[in-house]
Amino acid sequence: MTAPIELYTWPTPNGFKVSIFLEEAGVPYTVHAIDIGAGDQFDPDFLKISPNNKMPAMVDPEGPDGQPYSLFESGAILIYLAEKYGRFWPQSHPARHDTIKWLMWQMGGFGPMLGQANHFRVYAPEKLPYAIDRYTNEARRLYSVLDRRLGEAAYLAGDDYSIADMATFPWTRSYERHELSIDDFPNFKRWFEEINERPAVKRGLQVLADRRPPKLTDDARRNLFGEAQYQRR
Ligand SMILES: N[C@@H](CCC(=O)N[C@@H](CS)C(=O)NCC(=O)O)C(=O)O
Repeated sequence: MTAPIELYTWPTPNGFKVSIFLEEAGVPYTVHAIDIGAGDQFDPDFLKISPNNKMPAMVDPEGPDGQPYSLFESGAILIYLAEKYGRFWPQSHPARHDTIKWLMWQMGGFGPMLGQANHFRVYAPEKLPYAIDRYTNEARRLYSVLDRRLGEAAYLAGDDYSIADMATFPWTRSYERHELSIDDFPNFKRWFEEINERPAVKRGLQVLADRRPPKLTDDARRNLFGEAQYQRR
């Protein structure tokens, strides 16, 4: 019997990318909660598999050489799983390279910029107009890029749903936080509504969903954005 994938996660957009893939591909997996508000990301055992103290991370007990193999960085995890299971990862050009392009766009741009927009709009103790404008404008620009792409193709990589869509979709669930109206982005709206209805996506979004605290406590703030980041290593 195949040993389940060990998924280390928390209910955030980056975590949902991986649970969505595992649900879509029907891969057995075990969930380990990494409560980033409680500081679990600094646990020495977790740092062995995720040296950047961030979730998601995973261990494949049966790696390519038969030995356990661990990974961090959600994009790397998606590529590894897509290769291993041969799913959502087109084989031929141009779809294959388009998948890589749009996955990199999500990892290097869409995710980080939206993350900063969330940070300065929602979490920062001071409301800094320059930072709020900078990242809110960047979020709007990136949604326009996404909308244009989805006006020329059904999915980010072309005709087929791929890991590029799985990486991007969870981040788009909070578009209202960025003062965006979905009706201004009709191609994005079509794609969003379709993916949001996929049964495997719904299941992936349920992973640890009941563990997310409604409010950021002072301890959580310290673990996520404060001195814990620099002193606990
Ligand atoms: N580029 C990373 C980003 C992961 C990331 O930022 N994870 C956040 C939550 S979404 C985290 O673990 N934060 C805890 C911390 O920074 O200590 C990926 O895509 O996996």
